[in-house]
Amino acid sequence: MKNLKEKILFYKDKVDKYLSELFTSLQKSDLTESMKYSVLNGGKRLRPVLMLITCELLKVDTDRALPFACAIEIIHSSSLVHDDLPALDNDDLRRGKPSCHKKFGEAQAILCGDALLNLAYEIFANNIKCEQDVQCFKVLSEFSGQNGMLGGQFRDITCEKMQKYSLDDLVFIQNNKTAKLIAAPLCMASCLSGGQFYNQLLNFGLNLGVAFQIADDVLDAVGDERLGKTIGKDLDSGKLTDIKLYGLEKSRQRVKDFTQSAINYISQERQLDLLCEFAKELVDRVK
Ligand code: GRG
Repeated sequence: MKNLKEKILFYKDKVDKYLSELFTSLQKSDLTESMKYSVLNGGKRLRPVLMLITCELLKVDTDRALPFACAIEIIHSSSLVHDDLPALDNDDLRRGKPSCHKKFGEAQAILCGDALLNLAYEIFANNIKCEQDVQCFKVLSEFSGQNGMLGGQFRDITCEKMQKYSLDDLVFIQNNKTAKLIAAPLCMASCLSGGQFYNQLLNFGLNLGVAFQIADDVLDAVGDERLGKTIGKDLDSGKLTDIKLYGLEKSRQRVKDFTQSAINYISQERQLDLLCEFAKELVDRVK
């Protein structure tokens, strides 16, 4: 019987192996080199690990879920490649290394992000076997699209451009840009189980995702190198962040509050206890 830390390492290892084999199997080219560089570069693998742990708790075969879990990580990585581009966040560093456009040039980074997105959908096309898999695919495409991560990112750049900083905008950005892709793996695991605890897992994921984004804002503001990107950039750039509206101390407290709200959605279900533990581990990022 493994404890949480052992389970995280166990599933992270499975994800890393799957991704490494996948990129080795692609036909070698300059484009696939940049795709490989952008995925196999030391990410925490939070989203796929969250999906696989949830699958285990819901008694879903984790080998069946593994390709879908890796597809989330590939979409996440594609969003980071595009996010770092000069037209968006303009960041030279990602996961502690030169960002994709710094290493390969801007035009290639645009195509690399696109190709990664396509690859994620190809994984689904090659592995969908039943209606539950189709539901799982729908969640990922919806939560990462215009009603999810992309929509959130669009509001983010619009607010920055217009210097518009309202609470409504902040809530929209936190929920869509970041929280939808943290809720996705939980909801995808639920779909594979035939829909068990779907609403509880959705609300747990959204609240945890908001806590995670605020923690990210705090780490950016206090200059923590664990972020692996340029420190203090969000605060300097006129971006709408939690710190801008609430200040550092209140934002630290809000990380705890959102984590507790997340836990409240699932704390009645003994079967999901390990996810409460997972949520507490994640808040430790900003202690
Ligand atoms: C190409 C699909 C696609 C989308 C482009 C640019 C964009 C739209 C979305 C950006 C979304 C974004 C950067 C959200 C921030 C979320 C966040 C806190 C990321 C950091 O996640 P971690 O800490 O990173 O899990 P690692 O490196 O560990 O994977």
